[in-house]
Amino acid sequence: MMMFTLAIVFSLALAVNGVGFNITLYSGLDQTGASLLLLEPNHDLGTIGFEDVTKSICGYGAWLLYEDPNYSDGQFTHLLVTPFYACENLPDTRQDKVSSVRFIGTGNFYNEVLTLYEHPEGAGGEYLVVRDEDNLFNFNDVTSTVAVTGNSSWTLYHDQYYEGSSVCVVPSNIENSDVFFGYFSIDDLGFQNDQVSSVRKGCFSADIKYFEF
Ligand SMILES: *[C@@H]1O[C@H](CO)[C@@H](O)[C@H](O)[C@H]1NC(C)=O
Ligand SMILES: *[C@@H]1O[C@H](CO)[C@@H](O)[C@H](O)[C@H]1NC(C)=O
Ligand SMILES: *[C@@H]1O[C@H](CO)[C@@H](O)[C@H](O)[C@H]1NC(C)=O
Ligand SMILES: [Ca+2]
Repeated sequence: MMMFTLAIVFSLALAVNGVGFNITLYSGLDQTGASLLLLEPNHDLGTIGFEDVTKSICGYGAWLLYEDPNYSDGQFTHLLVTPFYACENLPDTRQDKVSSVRFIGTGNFYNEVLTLYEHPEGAGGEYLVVRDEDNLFNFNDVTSTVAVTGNSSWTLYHDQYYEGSSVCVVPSNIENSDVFFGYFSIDDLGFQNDQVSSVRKGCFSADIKYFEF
């Protein structure tokens, strides 16, 4: 009986906190017109008739909206990062163009995750890192963008086994919240493109880069 009660209290707490990310796309400005709620990534909005129609959005979490299907490297990637449910109109140049959408990390701000992306602006393949990895294997020398969720810094190395030059990326606290977030282009980190070969959780480099909103 005790266990049963605890289980109910726990699931209620999760529901109230609403820790999972969500985003709603609207075909009109100011959240009007047709709408589509997403709780998971969608690599091709065309398959559900919502390609190239989004003008405004509302959501919670950290989301990337792409001009092209398959999270590929188009004209833009639109970033929505908010620790509270918030709405906005997309800039004129991004309206009626969104074709794929995915969240950053695990879809939970409180998980300490480093997300590596294959292309600039969070495009292409992704690789989620949750602990030290002395060899990125399939993701060796491909990273062009990195994102951080959770209150942990991460150190990136040019070479495997934590060797070669390195940089530490530090997420920032989002004002008036307990949420931490970071998003960096590899160029801004002083790394050449496609060079990251190992990563460690924590800050082990003299070269420290803080995320600024
Ligand atoms: C989206 O998440 C926010 C914040 O947790 C929550 O208030 C809102 O009800 C959620 N919306 C949907 C449609 O799940
Ligand atoms: C997306 O990727 C899949 C798998 O590689 C491919 O079959 C599909 O044609 C791609 N879709 C578009 C619209 O490029
Ligand atoms: C974030 O991490 C730093 C460094 O470990 C720690 O000092 C700080 O208390 C943490 N903040 C929160 C809100 O957990
Ligand atoms: Ca498009």
